[in-house]
Amino acid sequence: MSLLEGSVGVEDLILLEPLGEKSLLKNLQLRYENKEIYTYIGSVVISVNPYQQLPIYGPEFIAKYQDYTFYELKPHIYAVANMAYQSLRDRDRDQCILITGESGSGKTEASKLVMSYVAAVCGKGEQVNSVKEQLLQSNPVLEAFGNAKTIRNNNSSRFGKYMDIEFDFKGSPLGGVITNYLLEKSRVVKQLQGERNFHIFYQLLAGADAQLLKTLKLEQDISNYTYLNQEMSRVGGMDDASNFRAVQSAMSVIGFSEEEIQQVLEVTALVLKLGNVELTGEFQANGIPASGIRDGRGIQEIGELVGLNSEELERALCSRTMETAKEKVVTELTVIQAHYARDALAKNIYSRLFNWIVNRINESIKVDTREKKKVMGVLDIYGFEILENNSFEQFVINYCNEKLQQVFIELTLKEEQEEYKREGIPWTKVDYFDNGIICNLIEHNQRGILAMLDEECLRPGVVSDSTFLAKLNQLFSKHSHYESKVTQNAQHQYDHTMGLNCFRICHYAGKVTYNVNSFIDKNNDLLFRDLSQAMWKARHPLLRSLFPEGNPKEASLKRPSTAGAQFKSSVAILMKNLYSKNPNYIRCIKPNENQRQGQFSPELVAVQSRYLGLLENVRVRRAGYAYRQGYKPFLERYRLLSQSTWPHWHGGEREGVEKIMGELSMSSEELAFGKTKIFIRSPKTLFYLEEKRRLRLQQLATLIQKIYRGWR
Ligand code: AD9
Ligand code: MG
Repeated sequence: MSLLEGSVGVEDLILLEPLGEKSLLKNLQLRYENKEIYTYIGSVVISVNPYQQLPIYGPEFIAKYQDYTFYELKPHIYAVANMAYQSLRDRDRDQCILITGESGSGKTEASKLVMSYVAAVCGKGEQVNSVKEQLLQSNPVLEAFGNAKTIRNNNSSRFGKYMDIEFDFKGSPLGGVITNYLLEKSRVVKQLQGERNFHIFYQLLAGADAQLLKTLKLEQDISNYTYLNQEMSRVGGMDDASNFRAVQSAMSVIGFSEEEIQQVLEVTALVLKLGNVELTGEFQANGIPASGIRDGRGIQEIGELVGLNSEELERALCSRTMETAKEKVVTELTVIQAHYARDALAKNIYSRLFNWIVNRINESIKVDTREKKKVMGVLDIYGFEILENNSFEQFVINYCNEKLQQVFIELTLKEEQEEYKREGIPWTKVDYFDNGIICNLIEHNQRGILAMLDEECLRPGVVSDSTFLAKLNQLFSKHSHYESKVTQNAQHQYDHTMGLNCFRICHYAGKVTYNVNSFIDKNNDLLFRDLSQAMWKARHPLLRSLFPEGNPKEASLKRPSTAGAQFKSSVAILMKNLYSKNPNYIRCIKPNENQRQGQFSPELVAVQSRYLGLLENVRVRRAGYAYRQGYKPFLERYRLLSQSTWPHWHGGEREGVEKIMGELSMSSEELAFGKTKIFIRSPKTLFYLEEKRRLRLQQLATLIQKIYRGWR
């Protein structure tokens, strides 16, 4: 492999000289333009979305990467998958593969490439194949229910996913566990221009036959459904009808029964039909508008579809019961409130259905053994987000990325440190930005932003987004990573870009301004009890099971935990899981905003490179010794540079390497000899060696030519 700059840039950014943002971008661009989409930073692989099918995947490439060690072939996602799998199988180290990047950068495709690589190389036999099939088929099902067309990506995952694949001691797959994070449920009821609702709705309408549509009480034409964006029924290159059949078949392969599939589709249809329930305003005697159902047919059909008394559903949608210790008070909702309740119900049903599907898949792929398992985790999760308007969702997503950055820095440094220790080389401290202070600002149990939000949600009395913001302003007025209009004014800074209802956090990747509007509401994520009770009364077994709190016997006064608290605890579990494993990183980059092949926008990539912390990554990796290589391959490559080792060397590998470096009068500052590897501090030394080697090869070639001519 050529490590050094040629026509396609360096294959490993650790070797970049000079190192800086500009040279880093230039290198990625040069490679991208030569269809080299993968580049390393040590063992981290950067992947720039090619937006075209490159002939670098498939069985012959899998076979190739399987037979070589990491640096022997061109950078490739398969090399990472191979290294992780081999280390899991042969060295018994649990692995995780962390895939990050912004929307459309290629995370999900990367996770599928990893999964298919591992599936291709691990174990054989009927039983094993059926496990593999189940694991792979979970993708189309989760994508149907959890992905949607957005402006940035026609197949955008609207949830975070972590999947543990479990193996036996021989490295054959046994099964797995999937964890999902934060489905973007607001999409169920509303989509931006140019975007769609979740794929499954379109697939269902396009792919179901007349009989199925009839039993689901649906009509094929999407213009009948207010929850579906009318201008965006089709996505180029996507065949909803055939995808629907693929999803049905994938569900069967995973082990969903016919009945379960039918019930899932009924609940999906229910959501669509709920969107069509139109509520009207009629005035009560006191002038307050009261809601009612405009068209009774829709509600009637919903009742029939899921075995619900339609009058009861209507009542639940249009009124709210408040219970105190002494009495029950029923209030009519205004039209606006009733629509809000309807949408909240639809979002809740759908997101609970999604969770149910994930759990159901887990039931099928669960591993029932007490034997020790080897585990490979694959994380495909939203990258750092800065939108024009950042809300609660961006706040928690960025919090998650802040935590991932922390894991990354700590584990990379730890790995470096461990390697030095293993090799018996002294460790020198590395300076890096520790983002613990930002994580703390958000997650501290008593004094973090999430804790403040929860406190505000639970506090009796008048609470609002602005009382929450006031609290933050008071508590964090002096925090170095927190800003708002109030704290700025106190410091006589006048920033016109900062709104009154905003706060700003200086994340490791940059400053993000969050608007507090609806933070309280989104964190509370409450569904009126009337609605959960109505759902629980449905005769539909699946729907009913989604609303256990609707059971009057179960109804406790204990509040369910808030969205923020739930997210924080699932992030904590994820971190614990990741810290227990050996990490492998895939950093995905989107080269342009147009989903086009061949276009590379340096400005766009620069921003992502900052969010991914690429430069910091190279710096940390280069802090001690930039380059290291096992004695054997090093000797093989450079032994032609020394009289003692060329053409024959009969001594040990390490002695051979020492001999070469001694003869080249390398400074001892520049090198360290570990137990199995030589360490080189600066890339320049390596360039020097490579240049010497090139000249020597030329010399040898001339010599051979001369001898050859002499013979003739
Ligand atoms: V999102 O955060 O879920 O919105 P991802 O997951 O990062 O996003 P995705 O993997 O869905 O992006 O990739 C977007 C599109 O880029 C895919 O649908 C493919 O059309 C294209 N893509 C990504 N990676 C590759 C690849 N290695 N080869 C070819 C690719 N096309
Ligand atoms: Mg994705």
